[in-house]
Amino acid sequence: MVQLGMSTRQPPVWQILVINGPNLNLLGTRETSVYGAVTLADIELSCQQQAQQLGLEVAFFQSNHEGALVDRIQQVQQQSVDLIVINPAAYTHTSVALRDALLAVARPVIEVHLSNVYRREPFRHHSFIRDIAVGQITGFGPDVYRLALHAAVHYLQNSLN
Ligand code: CA2
Repeated sequence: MVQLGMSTRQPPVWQILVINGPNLNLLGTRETSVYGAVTLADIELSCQQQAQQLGLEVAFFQSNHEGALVDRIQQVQQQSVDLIVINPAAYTHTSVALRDALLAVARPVIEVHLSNVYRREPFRHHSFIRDIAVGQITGFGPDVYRLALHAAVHYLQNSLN
């Protein structure tokens, strides 16, 4: 029954872009002792399921090429993307270009890593993204993507207040 006088306004549907960097297309097929047996397609499916529950629209993009990642980030300028979740993979530790692209589009960024980069080789301890991100989630395997979607909702809700 429709109750007259009650607001029918829906909560905002936020648009999240999830970006994955080089070699993450190999997830679940190689180095399963480090990165686990779950594939990137599995991760996308579970994120899409969770997005429905959280009232989010989630788009995924993966590339092995730094320039393609920069191009995809720049496209955000013409789109209504509210927040970017990114696992820049090896480019985390090397890419000023990705950092500059993220700064240029001025969207909140959550950096994620499957492995706990701080328990690994020292060169993985540095990130060109971490200080421009609203937060970093590292070391919980594929769950980091779903944790990041939860964090995104909290962040965006608080930014409305
Ligand atoms: O832990 C993460 O998520 C990393 O971003 C993964 C990167 C690594 O360079 C970062 O330091 C931490 C490597 C991704 C490589 O992914 C593969 C997946 C399966 C098989 C081989 C590589």
